[in-house]
Amino acid sequence: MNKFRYYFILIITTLSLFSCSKDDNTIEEVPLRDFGEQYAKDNDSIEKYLNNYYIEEITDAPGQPEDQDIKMTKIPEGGTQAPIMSLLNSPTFPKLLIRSIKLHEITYNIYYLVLREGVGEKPCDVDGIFATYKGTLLNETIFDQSFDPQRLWVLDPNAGTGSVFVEGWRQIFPQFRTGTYTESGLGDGTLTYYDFGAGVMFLPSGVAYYGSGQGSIPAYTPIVFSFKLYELRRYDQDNDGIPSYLEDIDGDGYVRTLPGGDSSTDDSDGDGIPDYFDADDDGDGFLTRREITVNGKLIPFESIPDCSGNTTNPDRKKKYLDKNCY
Ligand SMILES: [Ca+2]
Ligand SMILES: [Ca+2]
Ligand SMILES: [Ca+2]
Ligand SMILES: [Ca+2]
Repeated sequence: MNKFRYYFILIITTLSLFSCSKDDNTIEEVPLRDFGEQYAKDNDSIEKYLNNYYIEEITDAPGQPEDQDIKMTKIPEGGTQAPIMSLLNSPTFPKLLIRSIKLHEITYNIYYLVLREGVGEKPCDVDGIFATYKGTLLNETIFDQSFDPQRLWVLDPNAGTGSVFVEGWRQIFPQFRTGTYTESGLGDGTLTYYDFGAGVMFLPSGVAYYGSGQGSIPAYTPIVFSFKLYELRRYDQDNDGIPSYLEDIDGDGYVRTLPGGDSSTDDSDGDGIPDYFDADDDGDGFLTRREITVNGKLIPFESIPDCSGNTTNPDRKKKYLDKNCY
């Protein structure tokens, strides 16, 4: 998912969606498969995996790169190991959970394993994350991995170069927290990480590469990412002075509207543009940035007043969200 791969995906997508007719050189569109039918297939494959594999080992090595590495292994014939599916909604870790979303006019139930939640902050679905991962197919083939904890991935699909392509990442990472780290003292930028969030996501192709495939991933193939979330970077997508994660009004960690899915619940003026992408959040004709600027300086988020000037009532309606006030 570096920039080269990003362009590669675009090229592959273009190639796989269109094929040239030899006779007249017109471009003939090959329609994508029906999302609902493909999801049903993918979900069967994923559930089969979860019923046939167990967790052989989770590495417990605080401060080491291999901390929270997971080894998932097929249950041998007659084996009595507990399948991963048996961890569904387990009260203890590791636990298998399901995130349900509406996208492409259908409901996706995305399975993910929480090995550890992490102790820091949660990214929202358009933030940047510093994470490592290993990507595999359900047949255990590794198709990609990244080991650098200081590499930035931007979940926002509209961030251009560096944007994460896989929708599943946007859906699952906000369920995890970052950890803590210490510097080595060598002054070489080496960091040692502790207590970060770690998990595994099992993605139907509709929230991964779908009909385009990628590299060694065939088109229409479910994929698995085991991952560790070390740090995050906040963004202000609409540059209105309020970081996007603070425009998450209902606090669920998600601010976007999904194509063919539910509208964002964070659209203060109801104009169809979610707050994180709306530079005039209350639709009163005055830019949010202007409403929260005094003497050329932005008011810190915690201190933005309501219309009466109150800055302490935790239930107050901040002025940039009050269309009767500017
Ligand atoms: Ca903003
Ligand atoms: Ca809006
Ligand atoms: Ca906004
Ligand atoms: Ca406004």
